[in-house]
Amino acid sequence: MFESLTGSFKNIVGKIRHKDDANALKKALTELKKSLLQYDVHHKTSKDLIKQIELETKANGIGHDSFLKALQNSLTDILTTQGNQGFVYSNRSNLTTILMTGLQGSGKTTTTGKLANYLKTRNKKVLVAAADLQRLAAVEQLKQIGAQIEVDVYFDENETDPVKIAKNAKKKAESELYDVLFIDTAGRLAIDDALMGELKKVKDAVDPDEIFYVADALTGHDATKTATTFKEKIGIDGVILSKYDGDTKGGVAISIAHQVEVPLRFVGVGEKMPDIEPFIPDRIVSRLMGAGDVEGLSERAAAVIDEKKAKEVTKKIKKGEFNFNDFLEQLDMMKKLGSMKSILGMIPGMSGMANQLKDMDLESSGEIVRIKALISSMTPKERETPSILNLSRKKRLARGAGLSEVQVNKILKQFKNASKMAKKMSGKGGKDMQKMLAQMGGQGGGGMPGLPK
Ligand SMILES: Nc1nc2c(ncn2[C@@H]2O[C@H](COP(=O)(O)OP(=O)(O)OP(=O)(O)O)[C@@H](O)[C@H]2O)c(=O)[nH]1
Ligand SMILES: [Mg+2]
Repeated sequence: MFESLTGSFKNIVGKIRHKDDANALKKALTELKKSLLQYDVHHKTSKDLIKQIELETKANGIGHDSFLKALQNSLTDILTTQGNQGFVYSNRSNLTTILMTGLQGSGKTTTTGKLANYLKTRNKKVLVAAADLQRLAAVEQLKQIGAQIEVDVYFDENETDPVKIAKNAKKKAESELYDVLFIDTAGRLAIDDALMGELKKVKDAVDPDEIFYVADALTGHDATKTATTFKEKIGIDGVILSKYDGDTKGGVAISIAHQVEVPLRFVGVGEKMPDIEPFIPDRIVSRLMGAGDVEGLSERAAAVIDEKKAKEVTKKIKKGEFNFNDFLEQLDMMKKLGSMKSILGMIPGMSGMANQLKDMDLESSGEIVRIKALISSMTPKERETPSILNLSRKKRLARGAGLSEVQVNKILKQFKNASKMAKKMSGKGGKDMQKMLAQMGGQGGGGMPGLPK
């Protein structure tokens, strides 16, 4: 998220000279304005931002540092709108009810699943309700998502009234002590009275704590317009920008809250369930200024990493006992963390690299696919102690996994080496680790953490 914008801010900041004169400031502001518009930041927001930076820089004395400070302050100001940030639980009941709204295809159902998954990994009991009865496949889609993330879905295939579905879902959520209920609703191609009427009825029936509006980032400024209309017609408490990973210029995330006057709460950055990020202004500004988002990263890691397991694995590595079962578990954990690109973007100094990575996917890299095929052909015992594999078993495994014997031998050897290296690494200090990380960085796409090629 924000890799290209970050790059452009860096350029502008680099252009401000230490000469401390009004001319240098003017030039930097013109550059900034140009890029803001180029990245599709709303023109009114750009204007306000530039004005604020100019005033503050002048007030504090023109110069590189004061410009940076003003840029940081003004950005934070523009991104911060009155209202909640991230996900907020109800302050009036044990159940938090969220109504999901948006136009057709904007990403409501996917986002409902992503948010449910986000809260589930934070140990919340979540129910999602299928109140979209417009599209035949809609209920089925939510059921599939629910099964994938192991979250309960409320549906009633004999009911034709979304209001009743929503009401019954809330009853169930209350009596069965769920923490959060999401109500997924039907979308329409355009804002029309029928859609608004239905949403209003659902809203009145369940009295949600918050109403989220899911806007498709690919629609650019239309996202701002439709969000404003929804705000006026039914009232919304948060905007979620979906498809931010797509071919979008990205600026709409900077201006949407400022224009709609409703906070941007989350940003969807991919089709998979972990691909959603809370939009916290301070942290976003930190990233835009090239300082990363360590807080966000550690929060994400804490949610998916099982501390007890992590300790067990460390112990195994130290003893040189890290096996293929552990490896599969680690891969699974990495998957939960989200895409490589989104993780790198949060590490200070790495956003440039994230941009180069494009859509590299750990799961589908050729190397990982081959290793997984091999592991799945092994018996549990073999996964634990690969050294028991003899020649005929290796031949059999190669056939089973669709690999050549050479490939099988190569993977087994790599794994042995990696296990040895990991053991060595864990004994020494952080310097060696840094060296290894640097090597990994140089390996490029197909490389795998810990396994030399
Ligand atoms: N790349 C990407 N695709 C997304 C994202 N969010 C949703 N999608 C895709 O957008 C398409 C539409 O998503 P849905 O969740 O079905 O949209 P919806 O608003 O529920 O659609 P209706 O129920 O028909 O109104 C699906 O193919 C999703 O996979 C995102 O953040 N990134
Ligand atoms: Mg839907």
